[in-house]
Amino acid sequence: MNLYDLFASRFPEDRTTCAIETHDGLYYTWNDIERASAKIANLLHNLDLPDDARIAVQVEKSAEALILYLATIRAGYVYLPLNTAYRAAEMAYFIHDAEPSVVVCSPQNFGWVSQIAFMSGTRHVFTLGDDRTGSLLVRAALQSTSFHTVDRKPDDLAAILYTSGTTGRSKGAMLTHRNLASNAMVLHDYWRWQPGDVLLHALPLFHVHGLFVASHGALLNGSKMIFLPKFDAKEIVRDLPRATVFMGVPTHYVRLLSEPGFDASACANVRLFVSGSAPLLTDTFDEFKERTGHTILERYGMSETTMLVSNPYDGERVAGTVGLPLPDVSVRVVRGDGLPCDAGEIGDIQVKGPNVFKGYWRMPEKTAEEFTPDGYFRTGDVGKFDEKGYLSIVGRSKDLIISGGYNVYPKEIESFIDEMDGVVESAVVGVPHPDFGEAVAAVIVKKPGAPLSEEQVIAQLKSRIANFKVPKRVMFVDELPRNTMGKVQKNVLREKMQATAAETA
Ligand code: MLC
Ligand code: AMP
Repeated sequence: MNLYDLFASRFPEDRTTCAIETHDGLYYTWNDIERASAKIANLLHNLDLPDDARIAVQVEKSAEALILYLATIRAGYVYLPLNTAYRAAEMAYFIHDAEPSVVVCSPQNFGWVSQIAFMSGTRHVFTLGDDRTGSLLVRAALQSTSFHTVDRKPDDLAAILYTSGTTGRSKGAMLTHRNLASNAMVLHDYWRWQPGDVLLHALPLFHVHGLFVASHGALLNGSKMIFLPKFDAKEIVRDLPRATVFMGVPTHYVRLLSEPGFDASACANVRLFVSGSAPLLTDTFDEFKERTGHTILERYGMSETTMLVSNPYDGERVAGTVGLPLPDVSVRVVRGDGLPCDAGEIGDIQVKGPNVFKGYWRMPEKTAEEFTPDGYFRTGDVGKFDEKGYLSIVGRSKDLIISGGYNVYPKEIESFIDEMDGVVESAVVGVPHPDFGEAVAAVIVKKPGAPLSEEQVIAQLKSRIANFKVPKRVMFVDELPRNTMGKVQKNVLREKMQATAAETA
């Protein structure tokens, strides 16, 4: 099997129809997808790479970026997408850890990315711009437009997605062809993809939501995607009337509701709005329904498991819940003693099924720790089922902030802050934010007399880590509150931060 074959078997009969329309008015047909992915697959194949070669990609969104993903799968290699916000220290870690045979980066980043890659032993570095420029396409242009898709076993790797670790550094979640194929098929049926569907795609292509959930649905349905390079509420309002399906993170819905031209007429053709990656506030759900007449379908997933729970397409979509376990996916909520919770009782969410990943890249002990003896994956999310079987996520046992759909691990940010001159120690917490849902905030204990300001902390961090991880606020305190065990009381800090924000508002 190969995931690409599954998609190709569902491409429309007439392959001259449009598969991807870009914001700058280009049309890619299904033939284009097939031929261009063949060219890139041939290029990769001719590099004589090992069978399990990782192809690490940090490029801006474009139709070619999606085609590169498909080409990698087609050639039987392992796709490793990286957030374009990552800076040198983050990239160095991923490349060093994953040891990719090929790195593809934006032309403007070639200098520093290629240096990191070559120093880590990567042999091939290509560039790919969002305007059809770069060495990847130049080299691929010389290749054949036909390629015999490489056969892979269901359990072979198709992708590695790095997810930051609560302790230590990021872990690479290994996803197989079976994981991705099974989830794509289940969601295709569950969300009733149908002839004539058009997906308005405004999500980034380097995470589960945009790369798998959204694109796979359209590919499997032979549906056109309207590709926007990034979310822009005005452009969404402009393009939505031509779409039937839209998927977004809660911030997208919050921003749409703030857009004056957004109303029921903009959504006249849409049959499905999906939200995920972060909690959707009931207020947003209600206001959206009132403004447009549409009930947002909220679902829940993660890099290690792709999608596991979803509100139903036909049945009741309940605000504040993420819905029911997907077909073939077994989800349970358990107490500290491992026994299943009753309805209404809060516990740890665990999952088992064909969607659950193979393990963390080169971390067998960590992988073993995250699975129960009977094979369930511990999600690190805390929740409860109601009497009707709907799951609500009420918290996380992992120390994680989700800001605008991006995960930020406080420990990672604290380690960068603690390295700064003049800092004794720090604690990073998530605080409510009207746009991003949660925002990163830092509380710092300075050395006596150290001339460190909020602006300096933010500026130093911006030069080192991805922008979305940089605290939006920094507060200085004399000491961090700790409990009797010596653990920093982050809830106290969150309250303090909110009280200060309210005072200064
Ligand atoms: C951008 N910024 C963010 C941010 N995104 N800060 C915190 N959190 C974020 N998510 C920074 C910018 O760098 C900028 O910093 C400032 O905030 C304002 O930026 P903006 O122009 O308003 O942001 P924009 O570029 O419009 O991006 C916002 C966004 C984007 C919501 C469109 O973050 C986004 O696409 N989020 C989706 C993430 C996603 O796909 N998640 C899926 C993960 S998969 P400065 O300093 O320059 O002012 C997953 C599994 C699952 O979780 O279940 O799906
Ligand atoms: P990631 O590691 O980026 O894949 O993020 C996965 C995490 O996002 C999950 O473990 C949840 O904590 C969170 N998440 C995803 N979807 C939802 C949702 N609908 N509601 C609340 N949290 C969500």
